Amino acid sequence: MIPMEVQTRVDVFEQIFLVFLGLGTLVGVVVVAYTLYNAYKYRDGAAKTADKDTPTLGELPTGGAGGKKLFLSFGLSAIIVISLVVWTYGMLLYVEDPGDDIPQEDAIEVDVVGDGFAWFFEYENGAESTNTMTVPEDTPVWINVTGGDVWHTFGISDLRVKADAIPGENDETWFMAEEAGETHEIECFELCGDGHSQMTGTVEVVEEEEFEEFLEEEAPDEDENGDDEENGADEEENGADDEENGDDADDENGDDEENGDDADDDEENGDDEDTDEDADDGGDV
Ligand SMILES: [Cu+2]
Repeated sequence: MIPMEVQTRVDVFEQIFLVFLGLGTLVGVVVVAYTLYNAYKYRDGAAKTADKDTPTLGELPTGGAGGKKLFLSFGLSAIIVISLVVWTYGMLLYVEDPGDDIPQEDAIEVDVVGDGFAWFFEYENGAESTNTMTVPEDTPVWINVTGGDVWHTFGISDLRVKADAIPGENDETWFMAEEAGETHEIECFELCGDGHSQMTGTVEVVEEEEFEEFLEEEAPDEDENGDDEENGADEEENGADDEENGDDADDENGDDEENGDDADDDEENGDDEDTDEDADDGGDV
């Protein structure tokens, strides 16, 4: 089980969204409030005050207080914007590669291929599925995405996943689904042809034991695997045979040396050929 402090992609993007929404709202409220305050303060018909900041018709604004207001406003904006950029960039680096911040030893890997308007999944033990991707809850899932025919893009909006599926290239990314029983829609995010809009699938989130069962059930020809072990033993025997064969090969090579002598004979034959050619040439002449 993953401790609660692990941030999923969904958490990260939600945080970025909330911070931008919060700061945007704050800045908006300050700007609109200050505008309204000044509109009221300098409204027409109000009693004229001796305020030296009061603009008069035709006068260019100086920024007031010797430029201090201007400096303060630019300075604050710069601090806010630069902090936002740095923080957001850091968050996105985490999304790209969380490294040790998520427990990699529990992670699973799935190969994803987008091809001919369907999604094909292959798990670590060779189990395969089409259009339905089964994943364990609370577990980092690393996906290795490629395309079979044309450019597709593997996308799961709910989980903030988007990875190019391009023939000959691999795009790696990760996600985490938090609760068993959830399903998430898979879509193709790249206009890829006639079947583009039907190129959908489902992520099914299951409990860890259920996922293990799924892997076992879908494992490629389980009975044959049993046989394979026996075959393995056969191979060892074959290995022994090979050694014997090796000896034979040496013996034969010994013969080859003799054959080498024969080759010399061939050279003599070669001479014969030359002779034949000469004879032919003679014929032509
Ligand atoms: Cu597609």
